[in-house]
Amino acid sequence: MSPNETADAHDVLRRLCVDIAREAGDFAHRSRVGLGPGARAAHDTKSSAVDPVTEFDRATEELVVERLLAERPDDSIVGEEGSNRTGTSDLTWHIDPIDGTVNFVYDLPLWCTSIGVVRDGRPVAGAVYAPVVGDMYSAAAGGGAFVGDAPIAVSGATDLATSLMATGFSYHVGSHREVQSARIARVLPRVRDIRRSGSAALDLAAVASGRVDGYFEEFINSWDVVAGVLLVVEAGGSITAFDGSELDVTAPAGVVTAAPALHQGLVALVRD
Ligand code: LIP
Repeated sequence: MSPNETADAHDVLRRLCVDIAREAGDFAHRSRVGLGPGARAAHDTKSSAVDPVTEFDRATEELVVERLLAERPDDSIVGEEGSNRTGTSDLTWHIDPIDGTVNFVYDLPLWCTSIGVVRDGRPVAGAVYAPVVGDMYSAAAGGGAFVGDAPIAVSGATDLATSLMATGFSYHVGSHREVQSARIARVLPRVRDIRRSGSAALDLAAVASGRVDGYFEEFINSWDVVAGVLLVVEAGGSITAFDGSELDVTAPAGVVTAAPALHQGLVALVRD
């Protein structure tokens, strides 16, 4: 394909991500509203006693998979709630039906539906939809990043000491959180402040739109980051694995991203 044909093909995938993320996110939002304000959503637990999964996580993922396979029956899928399949095409979809599940359970607004698609290990299209706050972020490889129809770009921050950072914490409250709390004790005195939204995808979208200057988090999964990483890249951000090496979005382990002038300093700061 020519570069223009490739860009067009990526934008077709972006629009599919947007359409399905909106339908799925609105379904989850209606479900949350139906529970009543502040009502605690019933949930099971997964990797630990503080890692929730609700019936709405599962139902929303089923909706996404059904819509995806109707349009892309030969593609592979990796879903947070287990709807994995191996297809025959060169595309793999990474789905987090409700990223920020704890916020969803507690009826806090910062959760989203994140859908990203990868070819040869690299994201080519993605959407992150936050229905409570009303933001639809999307990007196509080579086509830029947007919130709604408005182009977005990472911040121009250059000074780590006055930068606003975002991070998140593992559900494994033992060893992982000991490492993460020690890291926060190191980072917090050296930046303006730290925000913990509860959603990796929304943290990455905040970096891409300049709403925070950087984000770092370890022990995360592909479904948390595939769409958000593309947002950051297309918005001009720098992004690597935790040790500063090239990020493998299909097995991220950890992410460090920031406005270009801050990134190397942030990698050095968060490195244990
Ligand atoms: C969440 C991530 C977030 C992390 C949370 C949780 P989930 O994913 O998006 O960055 O800090 O602990 O893992 O479980 O809400 O889909």
